[in-house]
Amino acid sequence: GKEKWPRGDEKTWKENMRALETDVPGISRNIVNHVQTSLARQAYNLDDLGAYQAAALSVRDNLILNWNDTQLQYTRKEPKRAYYLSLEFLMGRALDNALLNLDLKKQYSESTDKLGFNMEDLLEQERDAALGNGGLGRLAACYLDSSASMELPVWGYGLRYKYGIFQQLISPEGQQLEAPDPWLENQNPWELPRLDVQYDVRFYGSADRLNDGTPRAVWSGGQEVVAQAYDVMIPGCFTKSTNNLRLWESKPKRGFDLNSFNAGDYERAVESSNSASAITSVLYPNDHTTFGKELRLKQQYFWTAASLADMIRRFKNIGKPITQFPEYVAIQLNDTHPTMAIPELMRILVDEEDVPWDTAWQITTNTFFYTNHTVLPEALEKWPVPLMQHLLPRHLQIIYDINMYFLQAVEKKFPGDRERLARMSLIEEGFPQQIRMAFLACIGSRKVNGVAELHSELVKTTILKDFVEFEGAGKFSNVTNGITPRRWLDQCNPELSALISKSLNVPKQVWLKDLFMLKKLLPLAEDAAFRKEWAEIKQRNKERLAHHVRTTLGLEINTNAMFDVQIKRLHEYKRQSLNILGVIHRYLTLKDMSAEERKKVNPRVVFFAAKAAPGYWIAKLIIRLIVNVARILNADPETKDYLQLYFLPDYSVSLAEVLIPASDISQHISTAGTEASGTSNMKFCLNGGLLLGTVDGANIEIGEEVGESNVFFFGYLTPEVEQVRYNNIYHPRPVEEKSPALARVLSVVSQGMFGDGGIYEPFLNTIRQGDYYLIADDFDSYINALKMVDDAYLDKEEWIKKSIRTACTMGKFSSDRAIMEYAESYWNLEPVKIPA
Ligand code: NTF
Repeated sequence: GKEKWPRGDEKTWKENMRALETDVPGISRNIVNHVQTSLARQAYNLDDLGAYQAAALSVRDNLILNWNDTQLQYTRKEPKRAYYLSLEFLMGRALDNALLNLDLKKQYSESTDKLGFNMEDLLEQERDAALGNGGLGRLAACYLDSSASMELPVWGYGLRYKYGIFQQLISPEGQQLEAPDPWLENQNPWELPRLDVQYDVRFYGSADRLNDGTPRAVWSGGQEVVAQAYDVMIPGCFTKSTNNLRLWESKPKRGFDLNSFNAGDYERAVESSNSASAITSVLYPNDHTTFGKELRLKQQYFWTAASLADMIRRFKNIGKPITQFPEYVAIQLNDTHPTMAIPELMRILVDEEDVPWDTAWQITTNTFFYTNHTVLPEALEKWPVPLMQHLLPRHLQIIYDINMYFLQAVEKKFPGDRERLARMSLIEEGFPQQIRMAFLACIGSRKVNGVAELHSELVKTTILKDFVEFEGAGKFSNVTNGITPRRWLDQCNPELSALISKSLNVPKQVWLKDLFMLKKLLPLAEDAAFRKEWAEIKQRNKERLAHHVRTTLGLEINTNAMFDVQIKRLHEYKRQSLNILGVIHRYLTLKDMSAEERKKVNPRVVFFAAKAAPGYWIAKLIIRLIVNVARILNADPETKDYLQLYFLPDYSVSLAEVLIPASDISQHISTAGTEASGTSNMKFCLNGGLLLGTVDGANIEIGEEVGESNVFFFGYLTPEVEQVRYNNIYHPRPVEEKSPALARVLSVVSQGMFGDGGIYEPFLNTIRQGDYYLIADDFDSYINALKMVDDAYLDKEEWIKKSIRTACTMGKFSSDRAIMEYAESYWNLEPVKIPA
């Protein structure tokens, strides 16, 4: 039947409800309105920043209207929903993305033109939302884009850090310096504070079991802080579907602690308010390492507690019994960071909802799904038992109980196997004892997945081997990562996007949501006119990058050279070291040549961009080496026309958007078995950049899709790595013997060709001794692969064919495919159509 209008005069409401502004006059009216009211400015005192803000607020109006319709539909239809819990969302800029997804870029550009502003300049005013470290955070952002675009009822939950990933500065000596990233300084038009959405979150205090025949306990005392919601709208591509990313900010509960205040201790009162705000003040800048810091555990619990409270409130609104929770809610754990959600849900069910333990455990293990993103031991989270006891005493009891029941079941299946029990216990023995979060995430989840085929196999055969034996292999599977073709092709490479639409003869809305369609362009690799257009676009993207570097850093880049790019967090396992040593080898080779010989060499420009964790000393030393090698190379009149090297500071999503479309070749050269997936490899290939890499992570699947003749692989394979490492320790051979070429490179570094050689010794020693990442073992194979790249590049037409074939076979790597796999095989989620 017809729903009753909830309040007031229906006609007055309906006559005044706004519709989307989609024509140029309407858009201009809306922008000017924001200039006058929201910003309190006028035409004669408006600068680019103001105009950007007004344009952004006007786009946000449209997003909010779609968001309202989407959320209303979810409320009415009561579909099962999925929640993506991620401590990191590396969103980048929002304006261009929103304009493209709303299909309003043309109209907005026309409107800002009329108002006297150039849209491209306005886009540059926006600060990146950099609430993440690297691939894990960017993956979360791509998945939000795909969820909305595939019309899936998925929300993200994260933290609203006051400071995102640090800003990287490079000192004249080549040292990385860190500065804070005050990204909220200029106001953030993309977020909406929800003052009506707040939850109390408790820390410390004491937990007392009731011992009344139930498993219940009462947790009281300690510190209470408030979680305040901020919503960020996530527009789908060419659909009304607009999802939500809810970010929590921590606030003191009453401005300051009244108890201390009344006791006359003003300082303590204010101190406690500071400590509440501190929880969401900064993103931890460590990638692939854990530190066991109390504040980090506080962040994790604060965020999972607020998110769960919010989900449960929403679930209760539909009035179903709590046992049906998993039929309405799926929660994806992005790595182990949100694992505290598992004991927290148990606490809510057992202590607050009075659900029997076994039922509560059933509900819990049917709700959660866990994605593992690394098998590197230093990245596996463990929390000291004493810290957990102090900060979250009730959760420690629950973890102990989970562990007790779990180990009983293991004992039943493998009677008398004491070693197995010790290996599988959630509690690792030692001083102190530690809680193994990956094990807790695993046993508390319905399914566990890795992020590429090889990685998912490694998860099953290494870190979770015992769990596969205990629970059966069915629980463990793979979802190969993906990237959104909206940002990583249409937005960052508009010319290529237009060429694709023209050649497919379909609007981009079609192929951007069905990336396998690119395959239809494969025959055009044989079409000389198409190749010419393709190559010209690549060339203009190289000039765009050169222009960017000229205007931001004042450096002049040779755009006739091959552009060779490695951009990712700096880590020994990713082996930027191999790359820089390879560059030095190339330099020495050029120096050995006569001027005549050099003229035959294909010029190359090598780009690096990478942030190192502030406490990762060797990583910082590698940056220093790159910067100092660049200084010598770029100033050498004999070689600079053939080899240039740039370290671009402060790598970000926005910088990636300029670098990726300009690349001829990109490097993904981790030691085999160490890079779980990699996702920038997909971005480069989608933009027609070829791949030079090891047989690792998603490189392998890219090779399968594009064909081995279009990629350059080298190096030891995963099954061989362990043995090589063993030999490096127990039967060491000198670098001179493994690779004379490398030995020469190490010696020129050590002798000071790039400044004081002594400072690099600690880095060089990691190769001379132990060589955990197989730099020396892979060096000759790497140099050989570089040579193959050089040779291939000489045949320009063939190279362009490879570039076309690569881009056109990347359909599998759309994050739409990945998110649909999660929706169908994990969450059991259906799309929800939002009526016009
Ligand atoms: C990263 N993991 C992996 O190192 C990348 O290979 C992968 O592409 C991304 O996750 C996304 O899946 C991590 O950042 C972490 F934290 F898990 F180590």
